[in-house]
Amino acid sequence: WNKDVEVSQMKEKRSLVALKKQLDNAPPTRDFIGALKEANKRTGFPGLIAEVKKASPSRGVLREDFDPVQIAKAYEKGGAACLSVLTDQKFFQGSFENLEAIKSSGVQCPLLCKEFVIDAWQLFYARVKGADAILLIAAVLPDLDIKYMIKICKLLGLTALVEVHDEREMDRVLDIEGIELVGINNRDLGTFKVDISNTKKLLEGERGQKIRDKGITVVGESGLFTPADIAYVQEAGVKAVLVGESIVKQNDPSIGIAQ
Ligand code: IGP
Repeated sequence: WNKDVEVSQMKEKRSLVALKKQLDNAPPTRDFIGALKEANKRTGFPGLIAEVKKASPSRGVLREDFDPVQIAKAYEKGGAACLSVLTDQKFFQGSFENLEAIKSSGVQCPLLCKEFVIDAWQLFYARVKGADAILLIAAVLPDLDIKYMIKICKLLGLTALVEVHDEREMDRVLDIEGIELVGINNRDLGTFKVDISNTKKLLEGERGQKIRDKGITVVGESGLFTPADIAYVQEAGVKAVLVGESIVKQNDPSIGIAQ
């Protein structure tokens, strides 16, 4: 894994000072959690974060005629509350150009930058490129880094979606102040195995109570294909879902959402 090499090369081209300067006249970010909650209230279904993803390491290329802006527009038309845009090139064939293109296309949905963040510089970069929210993966970040990055996100107006996969990661995250949005990934990033009962498992008992007490919005992520899958994670307690493969592959992604 050489994200660190990639990031240090990017940093050489754009200093933090230059990024900060660009942010002086950047428009404010859009309310990511607000959009999810509003959609949940209005529809009675979990707010949808629809993912703009060309390929994945487990499935290869998902659609040959991939056009990020066209897909983003179809998702918005179909009723997505927010969009997730893959920017990682190596594993997902994504790019920051896609994020920028969607941001400037007239699409109004708040945008999540789906990236492997290992360095706080990436938060500034994502913000400059049009992100309203950013993914922080508990499996790759020590607690100290998460705490530090949460603070920077707040300063930048970025919403942090903190992703966990098991009980240990969830418990770590629940001990960190200031986290408002947590994603439960049903896919094991090591083995790619998907099990949607993971969402339920992590929301049970005292742990679930603690999440509710803290007012955290929970997102069910990955491996959701059918209305029954959505109902299952909603029953488990999520107010939002993150869906990629099943809708990106539809001929008309806007209709894919309705189904
Ligand atoms: C979407 P799916 O199975 O609907 O395509 O999954 C999303 O959850 C998945 O792409 C994802 C992801 C990630 C990708 C979840 N966590 C971290 C990259 C990095």
